[in-house]
Amino acid sequence: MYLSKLFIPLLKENPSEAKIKSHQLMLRTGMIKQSSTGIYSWLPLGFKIMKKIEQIVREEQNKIGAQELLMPTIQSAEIWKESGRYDDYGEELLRIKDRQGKEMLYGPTNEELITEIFRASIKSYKSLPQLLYHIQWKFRDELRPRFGVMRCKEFFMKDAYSFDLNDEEAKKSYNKMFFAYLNTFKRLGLTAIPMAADTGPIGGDLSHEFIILADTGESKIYSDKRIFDIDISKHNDADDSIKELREKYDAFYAVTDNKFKKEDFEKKVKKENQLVTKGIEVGHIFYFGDKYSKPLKCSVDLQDGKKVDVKMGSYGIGVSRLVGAIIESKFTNNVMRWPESVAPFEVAIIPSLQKNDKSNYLKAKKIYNLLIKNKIDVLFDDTEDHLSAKFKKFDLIGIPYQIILGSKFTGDKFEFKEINGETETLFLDEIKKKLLNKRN
Ligand code: P5A
Repeated sequence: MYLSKLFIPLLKENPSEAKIKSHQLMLRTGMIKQSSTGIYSWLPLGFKIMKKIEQIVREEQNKIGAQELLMPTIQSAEIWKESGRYDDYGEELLRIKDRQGKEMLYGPTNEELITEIFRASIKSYKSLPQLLYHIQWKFRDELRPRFGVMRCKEFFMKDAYSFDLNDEEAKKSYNKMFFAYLNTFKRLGLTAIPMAADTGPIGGDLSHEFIILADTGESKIYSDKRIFDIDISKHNDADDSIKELREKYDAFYAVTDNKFKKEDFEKKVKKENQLVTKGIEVGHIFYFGDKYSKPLKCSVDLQDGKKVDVKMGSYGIGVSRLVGAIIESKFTNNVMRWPESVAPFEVAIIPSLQKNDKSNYLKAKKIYNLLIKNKIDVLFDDTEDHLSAKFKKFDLIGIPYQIILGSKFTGDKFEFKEINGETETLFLDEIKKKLLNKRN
Protein backbone atom coordinates (compact mmCIF):
# COMPACT_ATOMS: atom_id res chain seq x y z
CA MET A 1 0.00 0.00 0.00
CA TYR A 2 1.15 3.53 -0.85
CA LEU A 3 0.80 5.94 2.04
CA SER A 4 -0.49 8.65 -0.32
CA LYS A 5 -3.43 6.37 -1.23
CA LEU A 6 -4.19 5.09 2.26
CA PHE A 7 -7.26 6.53 3.92
CA ILE A 8 -5.52 7.53 7.11
CA PRO A 9 -6.56 10.96 8.37
CA LEU A 10 -3.60 11.78 10.63
CA LEU A 11 -4.02 14.64 13.10
CA LYS A 12 -1.08 16.93 13.96
CA GLU A 13 -2.03 17.42 17.60
CA ASN A 14 -3.48 15.25 20.32
CA PRO A 15 -7.25 15.77 20.36
CA SER A 16 -8.17 17.59 23.58
CA GLU A 17 -11.18 15.39 24.37
CA ALA A 18 -9.00 12.26 24.69
CA LYS A 19 -7.73 11.69 28.22
CA ILE A 20 -5.65 8.53 27.82
CA LYS A 21 -2.87 7.56 25.44
CA SER A 22 -4.75 4.90 23.50
CA HIS A 23 -7.70 7.17 22.83
CA GLN A 24 -5.43 10.04 21.76
CA LEU A 25 -3.44 7.83 19.44
CA MET A 26 -6.40 6.07 17.90
CA LEU A 27 -7.89 9.44 16.97
CA ARG A 28 -4.55 10.92 15.96
CA THR A 29 -3.58 8.08 13.66
CA GLY A 30 -7.04 7.97 12.13
CA MET A 31 -7.90 4.51 13.44
CA ILE A 32 -11.34 5.49 14.61
CA LYS A 33 -13.74 8.39 14.38
CA GLN A 34 -16.41 9.15 16.93
CA SER A 35 -19.85 9.06 15.40
CA SER A 36 -21.78 9.93 18.59
CA THR A 37 -21.06 9.58 22.32
CA GLY A 38 -19.52 6.16 22.90
CA ILE A 39 -20.05 5.06 19.29
CA TYR A 40 -17.21 4.88 16.78
CA SER A 41 -16.57 4.20 13.13
CA TRP A 42 -13.52 2.06 12.52
CA LEU A 43 -11.38 3.53 9.75
CA PRO A 44 -9.06 1.34 7.62
CA LEU A 45 -6.00 1.35 9.90
CA GLY A 46 -7.95 0.62 13.08
CA PHE A 47 -10.21 -1.86 11.37
CA LYS A 48 -7.27 -3.82 9.98
CA ILE A 49 -5.72 -4.15 13.44
CA MET A 50 -9.02 -5.15 15.02
CA LYS A 51 -9.57 -7.82 12.34
CA LYS A 52 -6.14 -9.30 13.09
CA ILE A 53 -6.98 -9.46 16.79
CA GLU A 54 -10.32 -11.03 15.96
CA GLN A 55 -8.61 -13.72 13.87
CA ILE A 56 -6.23 -14.68 16.69
CA VAL A 57 -9.15 -14.85 19.12
CA ARG A 58 -11.00 -17.05 16.61
CA GLU A 59 -8.07 -19.41 16.04
CA GLU A 60 -7.61 -20.00 19.77
CA GLN A 61 -11.33 -20.68 20.22
CA ASN A 62 -11.26 -23.17 17.34
CA LYS A 63 -8.21 -24.89 18.84
CA ILE A 64 -10.18 -25.92 21.94
CA GLY A 65 -13.04 -27.20 19.80
CA ALA A 66 -15.41 -24.24 20.09
CA GLN A 67 -17.65 -23.81 17.04
CA GLU A 68 -18.34 -20.43 15.51
CA LEU A 69 -21.82 -19.23 14.64
CA LEU A 70 -23.36 -15.79 14.27
CA MET A 71 -26.33 -14.47 16.20
CA PRO A 72 -28.02 -11.17 15.33
CA THR A 73 -27.43 -7.90 17.16
CA ILE A 74 -31.17 -7.30 17.60
CA GLN A 75 -32.98 -9.72 19.91
CA SER A 76 -36.56 -10.26 20.93
CA ALA A 77 -37.46 -9.04 24.44
CA GLU A 78 -39.45 -12.26 25.01
CA ILE A 79 -36.52 -14.46 26.02
CA TRP A 80 -35.15 -11.73 28.28
CA LYS A 81 -38.50 -11.65 30.05
CA GLU A 82 -38.31 -15.45 30.43
CA SER A 83 -34.89 -15.21 32.09
CA GLY A 84 -35.95 -12.25 34.24
CA ARG A 85 -33.17 -10.01 32.94
CA TYR A 86 -35.40 -7.70 30.89
CA ASP A 87 -36.09 -5.67 34.02
CA ASP A 88 -32.96 -6.57 35.99
CA TYR A 89 -30.50 -5.32 33.37
CA GLY A 90 -31.58 -1.71 33.92
CA GLU A 91 -30.80 1.36 31.85
CA GLU A 92 -27.83 -0.17 30.04
CA LEU A 93 -30.20 -2.24 27.93
CA LEU A 94 -31.22 -0.44 24.76
CA ARG A 95 -34.89 -1.29 24.31
CA ILE A 96 -36.51 -0.73 20.91
CA LYS A 97 -39.80 -1.46 19.16
CA ASP A 98 -40.34 -2.59 15.59
CA ARG A 99 -43.19 -1.22 13.39
CA GLN A 100 -45.62 -3.79 14.81
CA GLY A 101 -44.84 -2.54 18.28
CA LYS A 102 -42.97 -5.74 19.12
CA GLU A 103 -40.47 -5.22 21.93
CA MET A 104 -36.88 -5.81 20.84
CA LEU A 105 -33.46 -4.92 22.18
CA TYR A 106 -29.91 -4.45 20.94
CA GLY A 107 -28.04 -7.35 22.56
CA PRO A 108 -25.59 -6.40 25.33
CA THR A 109 -24.74 -10.13 25.65
CA ASN A 110 -26.26 -13.40 24.40
CA GLU A 111 -26.91 -15.87 27.23
CA GLU A 112 -30.66 -15.92 26.52
CA LEU A 113 -30.44 -16.14 22.75
CA ILE A 114 -27.89 -18.96 22.71
CA THR A 115 -29.96 -20.88 25.29
CA GLU A 116 -33.00 -20.52 23.06
CA ILE A 117 -31.04 -21.80 20.06
CA PHE A 118 -29.69 -24.69 22.07
CA ARG A 119 -33.01 -25.78 23.59
CA ALA A 120 -34.68 -25.82 20.17
CA SER A 121 -32.24 -28.33 18.75
CA ILE A 122 -30.45 -30.35 21.43
CA LYS A 123 -32.57 -32.89 23.30
CA SER A 124 -30.25 -35.64 24.43
CA TYR A 125 -27.32 -35.96 26.82
CA LYS A 126 -25.49 -37.64 23.91
CA SER A 127 -25.01 -34.26 22.20
CA LEU A 128 -23.14 -32.76 25.15
CA PRO A 129 -20.73 -31.11 25.74
CA GLN A 130 -21.07 -28.19 23.34
CA LEU A 131 -18.99 -25.05 23.06
CA LEU A 132 -20.35 -22.32 20.79
CA TYR A 133 -19.16 -18.79 20.13
CA HIS A 134 -19.67 -15.77 17.97
CA ILE A 135 -17.88 -12.48 17.40
CA GLN A 136 -20.45 -9.75 17.13
CA TRP A 137 -21.22 -6.14 18.04
CA LYS A 138 -22.81 -5.50 21.40
CA PHE A 139 -24.56 -2.43 22.75
CA ARG A 140 -24.60 -1.22 26.34
CA ASP A 141 -25.96 2.20 27.09
CA GLU A 142 -23.08 2.93 29.47
CA LEU A 143 -23.73 5.75 31.94
CA ARG A 144 -20.25 7.20 31.43
CA PRO A 145 -18.69 6.06 28.18
CA ARG A 146 -15.04 7.09 28.27
CA PHE A 147 -11.51 6.40 27.15
CA GLY A 148 -12.54 5.83 23.52
CA VAL A 149 -12.97 2.16 22.68
CA MET A 150 -12.15 1.09 26.23
CA ARG A 151 -15.58 1.84 27.62
CA CYS A 152 -17.97 2.63 24.83
CA LYS A 153 -21.59 1.91 24.04
CA GLU A 154 -21.14 -0.17 20.91
CA PHE A 155 -18.24 -2.62 21.04
CA PHE A 156 -17.04 -5.82 19.39
CA MET A 157 -17.02 -8.88 21.63
CA LYS A 158 -16.18 -12.54 21.30
CA ASP A 159 -18.67 -14.39 23.45
CA ALA A 160 -18.65 -18.13 23.93
CA TYR A 161 -21.12 -20.37 25.74
CA SER A 162 -20.59 -23.86 27.16
CA PHE A 163 -23.26 -26.53 27.69
CA ASP A 164 -22.54 -29.53 29.91
CA LEU A 165 -24.35 -32.29 31.72
CA ASN A 166 -23.07 -31.70 35.22
CA ASP A 167 -20.88 -29.40 37.32
CA GLU A 168 -17.80 -31.52 36.92
CA GLU A 169 -17.94 -31.52 33.12
CA ALA A 170 -18.83 -27.82 33.12
CA LYS A 171 -15.70 -27.01 35.12
CA LYS A 172 -13.66 -28.77 32.42
CA SER A 173 -15.18 -26.46 29.81
CA TYR A 174 -14.43 -23.50 32.04
CA ASN A 175 -10.82 -24.60 32.37
CA LYS A 176 -10.48 -25.10 28.61
CA MET A 177 -11.58 -21.54 28.05
CA PHE A 178 -9.26 -20.34 30.80
CA PHE A 179 -6.40 -22.01 28.88
CA ALA A 180 -7.52 -20.62 25.51
CA TYR A 181 -7.63 -17.12 27.00
CA LEU A 182 -4.08 -17.30 28.33
CA ASN A 183 -2.85 -18.41 24.90
CA THR A 184 -4.88 -15.78 23.08
CA PHE A 185 -3.50 -12.90 25.13
CA LYS A 186 0.03 -14.27 24.86
CA ARG A 187 -0.24 -14.27 21.05
CA LEU A 188 -1.36 -10.66 21.27
CA GLY A 189 1.85 -9.82 23.11
CA LEU A 190 0.07 -9.30 26.44
CA THR A 191 0.46 -10.77 29.90
CA ALA A 192 -3.12 -11.08 31.09
CA ILE A 193 -3.61 -12.45 34.58
CA PRO A 194 -6.81 -14.23 35.61
CA MET A 195 -8.20 -12.64 38.77
CA ALA A 196 -11.13 -13.90 40.79
CA ALA A 197 -13.97 -11.47 40.14
CA ASP A 198 -17.56 -10.58 40.86
CA THR A 199 -20.18 -11.80 38.40
CA GLY A 200 -22.44 -8.70 38.20
CA PRO A 201 -25.44 -8.88 35.86
CA ILE A 202 -24.24 -12.10 34.18
CA GLY A 203 -24.55 -14.13 37.38
CA GLY A 204 -23.11 -17.31 38.90
CA ASP A 205 -20.50 -17.84 41.59
CA LEU A 206 -17.31 -18.64 39.69
CA SER A 207 -15.67 -16.00 37.57
CA HIS A 208 -12.29 -14.66 36.45
CA GLU A 209 -11.42 -11.36 34.88
CA PHE A 210 -8.34 -11.38 32.65
CA ILE A 211 -6.43 -8.24 33.48
CA ILE A 212 -3.43 -6.55 31.92
CA LEU A 213 -1.58 -4.05 34.05
CA ALA A 214 -1.97 -0.38 33.07
CA ASP A 215 -2.15 2.81 35.13
CA THR A 216 -5.11 3.93 33.07
CA GLY A 217 -7.07 0.74 33.75
CA GLU A 218 -10.45 0.94 35.43
CA SER A 219 -10.05 -2.23 37.51
CA LYS A 220 -8.24 -2.12 40.82
CA ILE A 221 -6.41 -5.35 41.55
CA TYR A 222 -4.74 -6.97 44.54
CA SER A 223 -2.38 -9.80 43.87
CA ASP A 224 0.67 -11.82 44.72
CA LYS A 225 3.12 -10.62 42.13
CA ARG A 226 4.63 -14.09 41.69
CA ILE A 227 1.52 -14.97 39.68
CA PHE A 228 3.14 -13.11 36.76
CA ASP A 229 5.95 -15.68 36.60
CA ILE A 230 3.72 -18.66 35.75
CA ASP A 231 4.88 -20.16 32.47
CA ILE A 232 1.91 -21.34 30.41
CA SER A 233 4.08 -22.85 27.68
CA LYS A 234 4.69 -25.89 29.89
CA HIS A 235 1.03 -26.88 29.55
CA ASN A 236 -1.00 -28.45 26.77
CA ASP A 237 -4.71 -28.76 26.09
CA ALA A 238 -5.20 -32.13 27.84
CA ASP A 239 -7.75 -31.79 30.68
CA ASP A 240 -5.18 -32.78 33.33
CA SER A 241 -2.55 -30.37 32.10
CA ILE A 242 -5.04 -27.50 32.06
CA LYS A 243 -6.29 -28.44 35.54
CA GLU A 244 -2.71 -28.33 36.81
CA LEU A 245 -2.26 -24.90 35.25
CA ARG A 246 -5.43 -23.60 36.88
CA GLU A 247 -4.20 -24.88 40.22
CA LYS A 248 -0.97 -22.95 39.73
CA TYR A 249 -2.95 -19.74 39.27
CA ASP A 250 -5.32 -20.55 42.13
CA ALA A 251 -2.37 -20.96 44.49
CA PHE A 252 -1.72 -17.21 44.32
CA TYR A 253 -3.95 -14.49 45.69
CA ALA A 254 -5.24 -12.39 42.77
CA VAL A 255 -8.58 -10.59 42.96
CA THR A 256 -10.37 -7.53 41.65
CA ASP A 257 -11.57 -4.94 44.16
CA ASN A 258 -15.09 -6.29 44.62
CA LYS A 259 -13.60 -9.58 45.89
CA PHE A 260 -10.89 -7.93 47.98
CA LYS A 261 -10.63 -8.67 51.70
CA LYS A 262 -7.81 -6.88 53.53
CA GLU A 263 -7.31 -9.58 56.20
CA ASP A 264 -7.04 -12.35 53.56
CA PHE A 265 -4.61 -10.36 51.45
CA GLU A 266 -2.32 -9.59 54.37
CA LYS A 267 -2.50 -13.14 55.71
CA LYS A 268 -1.91 -14.91 52.38
CA VAL A 269 0.62 -12.61 50.69
CA LYS A 270 3.95 -11.58 52.21
CA LYS A 271 4.52 -7.83 52.19
CA GLU A 272 7.30 -8.02 49.56
CA ASN A 273 5.01 -9.92 47.16
CA GLN A 274 1.97 -7.69 47.51
CA LEU A 275 0.94 -5.89 44.36
CA VAL A 276 -1.85 -3.31 44.47
CA THR A 277 -2.35 -1.62 41.16
CA LYS A 278 -4.68 -0.94 38.26
CA GLY A 279 -5.44 -2.94 35.16
CA ILE A 280 -7.60 -3.27 32.08
CA GLU A 281 -10.12 -6.08 31.90
CA VAL A 282 -9.69 -7.66 28.47
CA GLY A 283 -11.69 -10.81 29.12
CA HIS A 284 -14.17 -12.20 31.61
CA ILE A 285 -15.35 -15.78 32.10
CA PHE A 286 -18.30 -17.04 34.14
CA TYR A 287 -19.76 -20.30 35.37
CA PHE A 288 -23.42 -19.98 36.34
CA GLY A 289 -24.80 -23.55 36.17
CA ASP A 290 -28.55 -23.46 35.48
CA LYS A 291 -29.15 -19.71 35.94
CA TYR A 292 -30.48 -19.43 32.36
CA SER A 293 -31.27 -23.04 31.48
CA LYS A 294 -33.76 -23.35 34.35
CA PRO A 295 -36.06 -20.38 33.60
CA LEU A 296 -35.67 -20.92 29.86
CA LYS A 297 -36.42 -24.63 30.23
CA CYS A 298 -33.31 -25.82 28.47
CA SER A 299 -32.95 -29.44 29.49
CA VAL A 300 -31.74 -32.70 27.95
CA ASP A 301 -32.93 -36.28 28.35
CA LEU A 302 -30.71 -38.55 30.39
CA GLN A 303 -30.14 -42.25 29.72
CA ASP A 304 -32.74 -43.24 32.34
CA GLY A 305 -35.41 -41.01 30.80
CA LYS A 306 -35.13 -38.23 33.40
CA LYS A 307 -34.49 -34.64 32.32
CA VAL A 308 -31.74 -32.36 33.56
CA ASP A 309 -31.19 -28.63 33.06
CA VAL A 310 -27.93 -28.10 31.20
CA LYS A 311 -25.04 -26.45 33.05
CA MET A 312 -23.78 -23.35 31.35
CA GLY A 313 -20.92 -20.88 31.38
CA SER A 314 -20.17 -17.81 29.28
CA TYR A 315 -16.85 -16.38 28.20
CA GLY A 316 -16.19 -12.90 26.83
CA ILE A 317 -13.25 -11.14 25.21
CA GLY A 318 -13.42 -7.43 24.41
CA VAL A 319 -12.04 -7.54 20.87
CA SER A 320 -12.43 -3.81 20.20
CA ARG A 321 -11.24 -2.93 23.73
CA LEU A 322 -8.09 -4.96 23.06
CA VAL A 323 -7.01 -2.52 20.34
CA GLY A 324 -6.84 0.23 22.97
CA ALA A 325 -5.45 -2.10 25.63
CA ILE A 326 -2.52 -3.12 23.42
CA ILE A 327 -1.70 0.54 22.81
CA GLU A 328 -1.84 1.28 26.54
CA SER A 329 0.62 -1.50 27.25
CA LYS A 330 2.98 -0.97 24.28
CA PHE A 331 3.33 2.78 23.98
CA THR A 332 6.56 4.23 25.39
CA ASN A 333 8.41 7.53 24.84
CA ASN A 334 6.12 8.63 22.03
CA VAL A 335 6.81 5.44 20.08
CA MET A 336 4.13 2.86 19.38
CA ARG A 337 5.08 -0.70 18.71
CA TRP A 338 2.37 -3.11 17.59
CA PRO A 339 3.17 -6.75 18.30
CA GLU A 340 3.99 -8.40 14.96
CA SER A 341 0.90 -10.60 15.27
CA VAL A 342 -1.47 -7.62 14.92
CA ALA A 343 0.64 -4.91 13.29
CA PRO A 344 -1.27 -3.09 10.53
CA PHE A 345 1.68 -3.68 8.13
CA GLU A 346 4.72 -5.93 8.50
CA VAL A 347 7.23 -3.30 7.37
CA ALA A 348 7.39 0.31 6.21
CA ILE A 349 9.62 1.72 3.47
CA ILE A 350 10.62 5.25 4.43
CA PRO A 351 12.62 7.03 1.72
CA SER A 352 13.69 10.63 1.61
CA LEU A 353 12.02 11.89 -1.58
CA GLN A 354 12.57 15.07 -3.56
CA LYS A 355 10.55 16.41 -6.48
CA ASN A 356 13.51 16.80 -8.83
CA ASP A 357 15.38 13.58 -8.00
CA LYS A 358 13.61 10.32 -8.75
CA SER A 359 16.49 7.98 -7.81
CA ASN A 360 15.38 7.22 -4.24
CA TYR A 361 11.80 6.79 -5.35
CA LEU A 362 12.82 4.22 -7.95
CA LYS A 363 14.95 2.27 -5.47
CA ALA A 364 12.18 2.31 -2.89
CA LYS A 365 9.71 1.14 -5.51
CA LYS A 366 11.99 -1.75 -6.42
CA ILE A 367 12.06 -2.84 -2.77
CA TYR A 368 8.31 -2.42 -2.57
CA ASN A 369 7.72 -4.61 -5.62
CA LEU A 370 9.99 -7.34 -4.35
CA LEU A 371 8.30 -7.44 -0.93
CA ILE A 372 4.82 -7.43 -2.45
CA LYS A 373 5.85 -10.29 -4.75
CA ASN A 374 6.80 -12.22 -1.61
CA LYS A 375 3.40 -11.42 -0.08
CA ILE A 376 4.89 -9.20 2.60
CA ASP A 377 2.40 -6.57 3.73
CA VAL A 378 4.31 -3.32 3.27
CA LEU A 379 3.49 0.37 3.57
CA PHE A 380 5.49 2.66 1.25
CA ASP A 381 5.73 6.28 2.35
CA ASP A 382 5.69 7.88 -1.10
CA THR A 383 5.00 11.38 0.25
CA GLU A 384 7.49 14.22 -0.02
CA ASP A 385 7.45 15.03 3.70
CA HIS A 386 10.81 15.68 5.30
CA LEU A 387 12.42 12.48 6.63
CA SER A 388 12.21 13.68 10.26
CA ALA A 389 8.46 14.26 9.88
CA LYS A 390 8.12 10.79 8.40
CA PHE A 391 9.90 9.25 11.38
CA LYS A 392 7.57 11.00 13.80
CA LYS A 393 4.58 9.75 11.87
CA PHE A 394 5.85 6.17 11.83
CA ASP A 395 6.67 6.27 15.54
CA LEU A 396 2.97 6.92 16.08
CA ILE A 397 1.70 4.32 13.63
CA GLY A 398 3.99 1.68 15.13
CA ILE A 399 4.81 -0.67 12.23
CA PRO A 400 7.46 -2.97 13.76
CA TYR A 401 10.15 -2.67 11.01
CA GLN A 402 11.36 0.13 8.78
CA ILE A 403 13.53 0.18 5.67
CA ILE A 404 15.07 3.65 5.51
CA LEU A 405 16.56 5.36 2.46
CA GLY A 406 18.23 8.60 3.57
CA SER A 407 18.80 11.59 1.30
CA LYS A 408 22.38 10.65 0.41
CA PHE A 409 21.61 7.00 -0.05
CA THR A 410 23.93 5.00 -2.34
CA GLY A 411 24.92 1.38 -2.66
CA ASP A 412 23.10 -1.94 -2.30
CA LYS A 413 22.70 -2.09 1.46
CA PHE A 414 19.71 -0.60 3.27
CA GLU A 415 19.06 0.61 6.77
CA PHE A 416 16.73 -1.89 8.41
CA LYS A 417 15.42 -0.62 11.70
CA GLU A 418 13.41 -2.33 14.37
CA ILE A 419 11.15 0.39 15.72
CA ASN A 420 12.43 1.38 19.15
CA GLY A 421 15.36 -1.01 18.71
CA GLU A 422 18.40 -1.98 16.66
CA THR A 423 19.33 -0.71 13.20
CA GLU A 424 21.24 -2.99 10.81
CA THR A 425 22.59 -2.41 7.32
CA LEU A 426 21.45 -5.26 5.10
CA PHE A 427 21.18 -6.35 1.48
CA LEU A 428 17.66 -6.45 0.15
CA ASP A 429 17.66 -10.22 -0.01
CA GLU A 430 18.65 -10.41 3.66
CA ILE A 431 15.80 -8.06 4.56
CA LYS A 432 13.34 -10.20 2.67
CA LYS A 433 14.55 -13.37 4.40
CA LYS A 434 14.45 -11.71 7.80
CA LEU A 435 10.87 -10.55 7.33
CA LEU A 436 9.73 -13.94 6.08
CA ASN A 437 11.48 -15.65 9.04
CA LYS A 438 9.73 -13.34 11.51
CA ARG A 439 6.45 -14.97 10.58
CA ASN A 440 7.43 -18.39 11.90
C1 P5A B 1 -19.32 -13.17 28.88
C2 P5A B 1 -19.62 -13.36 27.44
C3 P5A B 1 -20.14 -10.84 29.41
O1 P5A B 1 -20.83 -10.09 28.77
N1 P5A B 1 -21.54 -12.62 28.54
C4 P5A B 1 -21.06 -13.15 27.29
C5 P5A B 1 -20.44 -12.36 29.42
N2 P5A B 1 -19.08 -10.46 30.12
S1 P5A B 1 -18.57 -8.95 30.30
O2 P5A B 1 -17.52 -8.96 31.26
O3 P5A B 1 -19.65 -8.09 30.61
O4 P5A B 1 -17.99 -8.49 28.92
C6 P5A B 1 -16.95 -9.24 28.29
C7 P5A B 1 -15.82 -8.34 27.84
O5 P5A B 1 -16.30 -7.35 26.95
C8 P5A B 1 -15.56 -6.15 27.11
N3 P5A B 1 -16.48 -5.03 27.42
C9 P5A B 1 -16.42 -3.80 26.85
N4 P5A B 1 -15.59 -3.28 25.92
C10 P5A B 1 -15.76 -1.99 25.55
N5 P5A B 1 -16.74 -1.20 26.07
C11 P5A B 1 -17.60 -1.68 26.99
N6 P5A B 1 -18.57 -0.89 27.46
C12 P5A B 1 -17.46 -3.04 27.43
N7 P5A B 1 -18.12 -3.83 28.31
C13 P5A B 1 -17.50 -5.04 28.29
C14 P5A B 1 -14.58 -6.38 28.24
O6 P5A B 1 -13.31 -6.73 27.71
C15 P5A B 1 -15.17 -7.57 28.96
O7 P5A B 1 -14.19 -8.35 29.62
